[in-house]
Amino acid sequence: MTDDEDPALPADSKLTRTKQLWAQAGKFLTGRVARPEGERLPPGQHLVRDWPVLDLGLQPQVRREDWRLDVTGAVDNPVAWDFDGFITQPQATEVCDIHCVTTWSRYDNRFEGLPSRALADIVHPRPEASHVTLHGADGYTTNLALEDFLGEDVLLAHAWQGAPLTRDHGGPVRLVVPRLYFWKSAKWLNRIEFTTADRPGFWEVRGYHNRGDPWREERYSE
Ligand SMILES: Nc1nc2c(c(=O)[nH]1)N[C@H]1C(S)=C(S)[C@@H](COP(=O)(O)O)O[C@H]1N2
Ligand SMILES: [Mo]
Repeated sequence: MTDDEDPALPADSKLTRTKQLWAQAGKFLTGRVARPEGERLPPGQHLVRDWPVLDLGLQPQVRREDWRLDVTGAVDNPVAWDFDGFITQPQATEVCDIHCVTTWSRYDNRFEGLPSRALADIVHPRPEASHVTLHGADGYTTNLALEDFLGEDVLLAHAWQGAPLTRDHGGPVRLVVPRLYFWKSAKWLNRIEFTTADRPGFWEVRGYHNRGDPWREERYSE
């Protein structure tokens, strides 16, 4: 018997093996970090009370009656919804903080919309789907790893603080990905493309970080 084998600890019990498998799989991890209230603001950010508008300078006017969403690519059931088709899908409300890479953060935004997970239940991403590209009506694109897109708090949002999302903030429908810098939250969303490889989007090919986690200050690609 060697020093690290203690007969009182049955290292090969069923429970031990099961718990080792849990550790390998990261079971019970929420993906969240508990933070005291004083650490609600990510590093390098400052709090704003208004809601700044940021985009490429052209804000397409898309009326609800003209809006379409195509969900395409590596999925078993592609969908093409008009606004009525979209709004009759499962709905969720959530309150989240948003963090722009230009250093403003805004607390307690109440968004309503279709959770990305509910969308995935409908379109069935294929096993080889690894990323999504979000397309906006202004030609903007941004990429997300599938696991970030399928975060429990990701919404295809059509309302903010109880009112329809306005044109300047990406209405009729935008993505909201609260855990990443806000450039990942595509406005004027009109296509979600499931891809089998990572395709960096508008800002990601212009020096911005591919993932953009504000808690790690993943602002730039260098
Ligand atoms: N379609 C589209 N979505 C976009 C952008 C854009 O230019 N076009 N800008 C991104 C950036 S850089 C930010 S910070 C947020 C700003 O959203 P807001 O104007 O509602 O604050 O939208 C993101 N989504
Ligand atoms: Mo931004």
